[in-house]
Amino acid sequence: MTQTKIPVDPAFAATAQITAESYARDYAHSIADPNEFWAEKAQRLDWITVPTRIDESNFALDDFRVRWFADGELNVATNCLDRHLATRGDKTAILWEPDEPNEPAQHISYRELHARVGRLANALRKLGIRQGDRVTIYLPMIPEAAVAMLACARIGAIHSVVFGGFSPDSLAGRLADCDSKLVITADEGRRGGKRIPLKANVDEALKRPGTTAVETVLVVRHTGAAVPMQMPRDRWYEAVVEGQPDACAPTAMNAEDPLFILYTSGSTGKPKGVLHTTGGYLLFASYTHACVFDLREDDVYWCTADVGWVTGHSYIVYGPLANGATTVMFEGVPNHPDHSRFWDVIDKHRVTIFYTAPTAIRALMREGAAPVQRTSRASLRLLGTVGEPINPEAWRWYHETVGEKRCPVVDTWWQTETGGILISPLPGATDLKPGSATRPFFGIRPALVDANGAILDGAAEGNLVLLGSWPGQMRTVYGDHARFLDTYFRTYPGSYFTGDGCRRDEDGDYWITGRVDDVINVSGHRIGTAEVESALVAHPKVAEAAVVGFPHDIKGQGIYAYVTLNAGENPSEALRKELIAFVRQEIGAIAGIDHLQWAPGLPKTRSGKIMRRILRKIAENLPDQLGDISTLADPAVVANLVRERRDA
Ligand code: 6R9
Repeated sequence: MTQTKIPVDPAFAATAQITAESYARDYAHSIADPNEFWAEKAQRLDWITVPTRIDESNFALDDFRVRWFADGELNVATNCLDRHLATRGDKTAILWEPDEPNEPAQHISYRELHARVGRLANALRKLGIRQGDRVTIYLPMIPEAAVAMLACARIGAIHSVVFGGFSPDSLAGRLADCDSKLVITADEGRRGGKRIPLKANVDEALKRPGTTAVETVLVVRHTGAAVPMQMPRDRWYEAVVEGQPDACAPTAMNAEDPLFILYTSGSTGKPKGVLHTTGGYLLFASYTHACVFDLREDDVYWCTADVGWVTGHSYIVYGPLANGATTVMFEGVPNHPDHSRFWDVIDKHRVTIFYTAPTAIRALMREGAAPVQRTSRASLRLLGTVGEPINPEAWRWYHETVGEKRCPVVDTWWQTETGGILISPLPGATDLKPGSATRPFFGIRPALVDANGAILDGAAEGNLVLLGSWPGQMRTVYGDHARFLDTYFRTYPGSYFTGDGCRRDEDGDYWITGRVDDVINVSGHRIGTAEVESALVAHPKVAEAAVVGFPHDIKGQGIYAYVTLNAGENPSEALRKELIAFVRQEIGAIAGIDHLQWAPGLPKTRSGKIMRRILRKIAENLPDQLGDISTLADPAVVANLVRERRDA
């Protein structure tokens, strides 16, 4: 496929914190002397006890540990709040935009946020929450979600944020796994004009076995819906924080004390509780946020993720607030009340940095340029993407139609497990290539290995591993350290296995090809599902595509494609043939699609990831083996695909 390079914009580079020269120099330093590099960067944080021990990690299984800043002490909430009060007390910390555009936005200053966190932290202590206790947060995208996270951090409680779209069963599993003592929820959530019965879901979840550790449920009154309160378990949030002092003495935490657990679904089995700790995580979230987004004091920064997702943890709450930034928190969805909403919010709040997911970009691209072009977007200076490989077609639309070629696009590769961004362009330093996450961040040593674990040099394609630790790395799977070692460190001994496939080109730029279990092996040739999808989406009539492998008598695996057409396009036999020919032409004869199914919708998690596991089973015509579909955003999508497959 053709590769275009978009050189660093000299005007952007002129004022950028990191340039090509400083990146090259500092990256080399970060690899040559990680202890010196990270000891210096650690000074970004306010420590109670400054660490003298830096990186003590070792991936060798006989002496395994991930450990950073082990003799340091700090508190995350004071780093995100107190230390800004003198210089940024009146600056907006959280700019909240509600689901309904005609309702007022909220500008919460650092001073006000500090007070709100202090009151809740005091209330939690009064309710018996102690350092190390687990608190589950099941809230919509409202400021109380950030307040709750920071209040836990202030007193050393470990939070587990569960995405508000998860079902009672999923919530119950997560409550039980970590023995949560307290739940913070709301009467209801709102998204795109719809109501989500959060409190009712908590009531259901607490009827499930294993959730008996929950003593208290705090309920934020958000929509005002009538919800049954079960005394003494259920308490109104407003009532418990009322009368609490704003000041709350922070707990001095060791750098390696847990900060949070975040559950993430593996390809199989029950969700893993990814555990992050205090010092390394906060340093890595804040430092990557400052560098990758070239953060300036007057930026208005907006990440559209949900706080129930790691992107919301690192790049709505912890990174931006540790950096003293203004972070936008959006309750709604991109298509409510219409497809201009993102761009309208950007104009309304003069957003300068915008960070979203490829799936949202593709969905909006499908609606054409008009909803974008009727807005100004003049405030924007930088765009970012995260969550999945972005096909060059969507990248270009984002760059040209949304950013009008003025704004660099940073395609940031990372994982829940990594805590922060590991591979990404730095906007003042890195030449951009649509579809490539480009270069490793400071201190990150990516490598490509073949199936036997041999490290590949130069331009190559293989499995992506990391050769050493970085401060934001997860420390364990909560309650199951053996699973942590098995999942990430046994496949390629001595390195962390990401589960992703990746190509490195002649320039040394990295192209993530998707999860390795999503690679299709056709007649001995490896084809990334993302590659075929990208080719399909490059066709002007295609809105979105998902590709999986399925068993094929002769080739080993065949290619099965699910295709969503643009609004107004109709499926036909002629179009099917045209698309198959188009992909062969884009990639080569090896990319012959064996089966192309029209898909009015694709099965996605609530964070927007296509669930290929389900698509593989449908492709194999094994609809009774779909497995757990509880994390789907819209289960009806699957029923439709199964019916069509059966009737085909
Ligand atoms: C942050 C986040 C992690 C998986 C990861 C990879 C995919 C994320 C990507 C990307 C290509 C990017 N992924 N960012 N693939 N380019 N810029 O998404 O965490 O939900 O744990 O997902 O997402 O496959 O392994 P998480």
